[in-house]
Amino acid sequence: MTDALTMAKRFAFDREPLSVEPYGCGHINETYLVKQAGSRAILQRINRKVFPDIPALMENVAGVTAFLRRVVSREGGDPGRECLRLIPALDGGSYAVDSEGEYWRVYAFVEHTATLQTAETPEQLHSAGVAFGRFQRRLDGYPAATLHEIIPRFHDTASRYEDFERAVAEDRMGRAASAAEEIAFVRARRGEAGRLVSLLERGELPLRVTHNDTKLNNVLLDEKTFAPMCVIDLDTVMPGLSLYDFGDSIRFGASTAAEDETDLSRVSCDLNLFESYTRGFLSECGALLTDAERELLPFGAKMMTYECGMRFLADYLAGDTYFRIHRPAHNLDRCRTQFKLVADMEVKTAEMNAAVARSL
Ligand code: ADP
Ligand code: GN1
Ligand code: MG
Repeated sequence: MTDALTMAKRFAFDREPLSVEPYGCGHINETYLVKQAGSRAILQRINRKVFPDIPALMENVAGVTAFLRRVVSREGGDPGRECLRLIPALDGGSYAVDSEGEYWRVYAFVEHTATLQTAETPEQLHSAGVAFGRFQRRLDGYPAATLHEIIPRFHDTASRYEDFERAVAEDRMGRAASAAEEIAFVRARRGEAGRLVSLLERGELPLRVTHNDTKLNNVLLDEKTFAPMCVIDLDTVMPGLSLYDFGDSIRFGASTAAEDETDLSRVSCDLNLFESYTRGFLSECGALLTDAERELLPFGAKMMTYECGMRFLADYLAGDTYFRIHRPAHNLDRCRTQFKLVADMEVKTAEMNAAVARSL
């Protein structure tokens, strides 16, 4: 495979790339830090199996980053720190393709920022809420019809349920018996899987331009103050529901433990963190949301957690072909934390509703 340094040299940097090293902890793309004399950048090899049409994906990213830059400037913000900037390839395109057909791209590094894997304080999660709420608000006028639907039915939980049942039926690795309890957990909640998509189809929830992968580590915060800075990982920006963005952030950020924690007694949905994120998110985009969206925020959190757990479990059953794993049964561990969170959210629904009401 073409090495990352060779690929870095195919982009239009001011200074020669000197070294590259693996960076970050995403499950899908391969990310590298490129160092030059006096500056650095982010180089990524985009996952071809997950994203079948990378030129379309890059068209979305280029469109969204250019749009955001204009909005940030209009609002008197700093586009250099508040939105991602693609560094073009030497041929002027937004990506470069290597001899094996792999796609690579480069972003300018947003300096003096931090990425968190877990929120250490409610203030940090509040900041993430502000960042993603702002992202939603700033993209409100984006011409949604020009966006490619990069992964169709990405957050269609009913369709994800069908994929999951297929993985159970095929049981390609002979693992279903070892995950009987988890499979039963998913099946017991089958009736709820289609609720959000039905509301969308009936016109009771509006389609918006959403990020769709709003993990805490997909936002850069100021390294000193933890003020919200820049939303990153724009591969899945597509038309979607506000509840997807809110819900996925809660799934990851309001959990008291890592996504792959094996000691489930440490995993719960922290109501303090939930309320902090909610306040931040709504302070930016609350005025945009309809009553139905506001009421469904806690349900959105539960559905995104349920859906993600189901995806981890389906991938475990299918032989770990989608999410990168770092140990055997990693995806089974991941699905267990998600289901622990779902069960905890079910117990805490009334408190979550009250927290939303207080945050409006
Ligand atoms: P993945 O798809 O693998 O999750 P991301 O785009 O989220 O890739 O990048 C992985 C990590 O790299 C992020 O969590 C963040 O720490 C860092 N990162 C990505 N883009 C930038 C950037 N422009 N400036 C600074 N850090 C970045
Ligand atoms: C993947 O790329 P990354 O790590 O930010 C996944 C998300 C999941 C998440 C679970 C394109 O996100 O949908 O919620 O893992 N991205 C894609 O951690 O499938
Ligand atoms: Mg990421």
